[in-house]
Amino acid sequence: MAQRGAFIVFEGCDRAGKTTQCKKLVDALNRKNVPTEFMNFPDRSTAIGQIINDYLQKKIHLPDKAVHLLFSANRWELEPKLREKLESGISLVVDRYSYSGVAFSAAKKGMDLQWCWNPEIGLLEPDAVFLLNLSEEAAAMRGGFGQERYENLDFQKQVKENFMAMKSSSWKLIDADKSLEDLHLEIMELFNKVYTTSHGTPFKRFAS
Ligand code: Z5A
Repeated sequence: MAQRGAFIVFEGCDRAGKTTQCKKLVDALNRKNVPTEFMNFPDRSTAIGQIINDYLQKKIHLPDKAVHLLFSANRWELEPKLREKLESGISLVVDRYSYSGVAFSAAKKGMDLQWCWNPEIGLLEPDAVFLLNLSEEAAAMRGGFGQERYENLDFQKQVKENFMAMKSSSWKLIDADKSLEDLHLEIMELFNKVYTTSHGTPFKRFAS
């Protein structure tokens, strides 16, 4: 049986550069013959993902708790696919995961962090989380917010605080104000360390 792939998650606030860096990492690893694939959450292509998409684009309204469970269900519906790919030796670079689910929902009034975490229990735990930390000044230089839900400064500040509250020893805090290339080099180095230590180890799952 192949040794399992590494499971890396990128997290961070709006416009931190997660998608850009995920894709650069996947391309670089495949060029080095490390089989790697990109995935992202929410995955808007599934039936559940389409409802989430309508919600984010403000086409429909949903109660906070209901939409939180849909984001989580979107991860659960893709859990078998994630596991199969990792088991077959493919490394996964995933743009947002459970931590975004909790950080964004718990930034809303009346939403408790532990309540938000509960539906994530049992999902695969990543080997490392790369948290891209973008300063307000750098964010302003990357252009204005888009039209989707959550894209405003006060909300994003609360989200950032929630990410910091969840940070553990497997998280790498990365200064996202750097240039694309400098960031990429730092991320490649971090990935190599995680890959070496995670290869061949059993999967971990989120506990309470
Ligand atoms: N959400 C949730 O509520 N619950 C959940 O469970 C999950 C998510 C999983 C949609 O996410 C929303 O869903 C999101 C969280 C919530 N709401 N917000 N905000 P999404 O993944 O579909 O969309 P996004 O995460 O908001 O994308 P993003 O944050 O806006 O983008 P990013 O991936 O971090 O950045 P980027 O697209 O790579 O780059 C943004 C721009 O900056 C682009 O023009 C780049 O060319 C530029 N860029 C990137 N890096 C650099 C550097 N280093 N220097 C200069 N310019 C750069």
